[in-house]
Amino acid sequence: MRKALLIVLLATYMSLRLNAEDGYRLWLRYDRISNPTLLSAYRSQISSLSIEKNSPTLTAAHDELLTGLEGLLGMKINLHTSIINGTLLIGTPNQSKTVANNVSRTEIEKAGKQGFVIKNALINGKKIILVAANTDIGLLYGSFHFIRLLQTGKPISNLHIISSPLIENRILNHWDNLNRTVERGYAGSSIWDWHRLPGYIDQRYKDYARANASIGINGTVLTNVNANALVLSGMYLEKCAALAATFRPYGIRVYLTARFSAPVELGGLKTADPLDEKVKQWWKDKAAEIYRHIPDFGGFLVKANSEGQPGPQNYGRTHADGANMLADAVAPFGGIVMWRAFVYSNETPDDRFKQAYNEFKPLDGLFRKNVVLQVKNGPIDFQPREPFHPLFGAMKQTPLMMEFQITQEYLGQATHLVFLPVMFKEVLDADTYINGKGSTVAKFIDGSSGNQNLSAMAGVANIGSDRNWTGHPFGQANWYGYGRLAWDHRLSSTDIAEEWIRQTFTNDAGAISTIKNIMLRSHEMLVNYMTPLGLNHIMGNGHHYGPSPWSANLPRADWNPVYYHRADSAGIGFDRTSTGSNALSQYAQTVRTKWENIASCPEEYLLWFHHVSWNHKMKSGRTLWEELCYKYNEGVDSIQSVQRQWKQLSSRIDKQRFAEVAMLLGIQVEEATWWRDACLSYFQTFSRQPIPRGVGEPRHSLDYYKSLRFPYAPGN
Ligand code: BDP
Repeated sequence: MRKALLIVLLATYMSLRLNAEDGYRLWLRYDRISNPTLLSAYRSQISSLSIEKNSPTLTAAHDELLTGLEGLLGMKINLHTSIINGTLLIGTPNQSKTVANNVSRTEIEKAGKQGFVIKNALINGKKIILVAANTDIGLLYGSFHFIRLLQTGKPISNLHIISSPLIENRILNHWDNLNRTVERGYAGSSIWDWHRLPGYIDQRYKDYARANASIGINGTVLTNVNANALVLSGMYLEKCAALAATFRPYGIRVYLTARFSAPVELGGLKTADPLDEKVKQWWKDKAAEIYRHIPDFGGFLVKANSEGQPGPQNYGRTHADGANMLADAVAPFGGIVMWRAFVYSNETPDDRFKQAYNEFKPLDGLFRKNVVLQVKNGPIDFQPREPFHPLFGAMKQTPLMMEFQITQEYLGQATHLVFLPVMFKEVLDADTYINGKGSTVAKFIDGSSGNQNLSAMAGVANIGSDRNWTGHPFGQANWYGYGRLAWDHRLSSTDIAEEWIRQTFTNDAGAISTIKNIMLRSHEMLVNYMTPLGLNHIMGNGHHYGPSPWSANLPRADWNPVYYHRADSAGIGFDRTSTGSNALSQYAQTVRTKWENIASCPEEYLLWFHHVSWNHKMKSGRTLWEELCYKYNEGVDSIQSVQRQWKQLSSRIDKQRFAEVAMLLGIQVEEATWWRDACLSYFQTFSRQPIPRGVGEPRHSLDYYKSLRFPYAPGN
């Protein structure tokens, strides 16, 4: 009797657990395929797995395939070395004669060091599927891709896939502090449990590595760019080494942020001058020590002379002097230095937009071979929409890498649904015209447009200790999409969204089309209700939460919203043409001419480059003031329509995530309305024109919006 009760309880618990989709599994959900036709088709084509487990990476591939296939197909997968009908064979040409004989030299060459080939083959009348690569890591990537084919319901009877990454180093940047706070993190505390490392290896570290490997991410910077020298101490290096060992089978290298003043703080030296012999030696010794702990250490990421961080300029040296000194220290071990170009100074009277270019362009050609400049996508700071950074294409002899922000510091943090790959693509596909038409930003990053020997992309992570990793369930799509684009920036946002939805939520066609529609529109919606027509940096001071276009009291002019929008009785926007700061002169002539002319400047960038009269006629026929009101309102309307669309999904996806997203959309609608009302009430004090009919009237007074305070907003 008691036994029966126990069984019932256990069964109920199991079924509750199955229904409870808390998001922990990310896109690596391996529940049995629910479409019976598809399931039986797959079952007839896959029956056994052949893979040698002779390296930690191949063991990882083996484990993932076994769990993935058995879960998705709901059947036992046999392990065989002999070929039978339905064998899934994983191997390099060296490991397997069958691979060597059935994958051509051109195919395997195209796969390169990290890529893979997936194809069908007929061996002595037996139908098999091959996942081939030149390296074990290529096999792991291929295995994940094969699992993805099943998760997304793709046919597998006529496969001929060759895939290799266009960018060599695909990196996450964690802005995680040693006390487990995360700068600009909105998903709980840092996943690195420094205190319990190295003895305690959280299961999360492995699942983190699996998730990253599944999308091809192969590097992680563990610590904040606003760096703490302590991470370079022996005690912390041991902790880093434990993480590195957990990630290694998954092809993920560890990098650290280097605080420029570490020789003083840790080493007790009197100076951190990069030309000082003792300082150089300190870094060389430190590098050697790091490599003793972590033999495949990737290198350093450095924020120097930026927002108060120490750097070579403290000693009258240049960024090149600083970067080269560190580069020399890691070069003997194959390490690289990612030197950030995010520098601007309040003391420089020039437009902040121009400062990074002015600082780095003259240093072109002066950097060591293992230095890459890490440049944010736009010239200011991860705004909802920015024109591409003028440094892309401008440095002929220095490799540049892209820095995107996956965490949504300025894009609604963890309460707004916004699918960032749309924005990432906008930047990657932007044409710099540096070498004529077609010189896209992406071509400078992947090296196809020059002779750069190092290619890399970084994404500032949105990962934290929240059960679902990213706070907002849709934040996962931005981590996923970033990785997929770092692997192949030619993928479309539509395809990435669809893949992610199928793996994360459902293969139901109706639900996919609704969710995809929401995701693809989400970025434009957010731009409309936050910063339409080229407005930027008008968020709350410090925490960057919510609207605060009126703020003017921070000590630095270039930290204040009024610096960026420049609204007055004549109009609004920052004149960056030759009559203004002339920042446009940093772009190629074709781009400059187009953007300098108010008639040809795309309206989405208008206020980035022009101070425009309130009565200026827009393409729609409305005045600028009316258009601004209209755009804000359109943003609010569209997010309300998303809320209605989401409601239709109630029976089509799991309860828990449905409810979570529904609640978050409620917050998003509230906050979008707040943005519209606060911004329009404020800008109206300059335009002195009525809010047009059809646009919602602000619900509160301007003073009310100005009085709001958020002392404990996260991430600050
Ligand atoms: C800004 C963030 C700040 C970062 C800085 C950076 O507000 O927290 O430290 O960028 O990228 O966006 O260095």
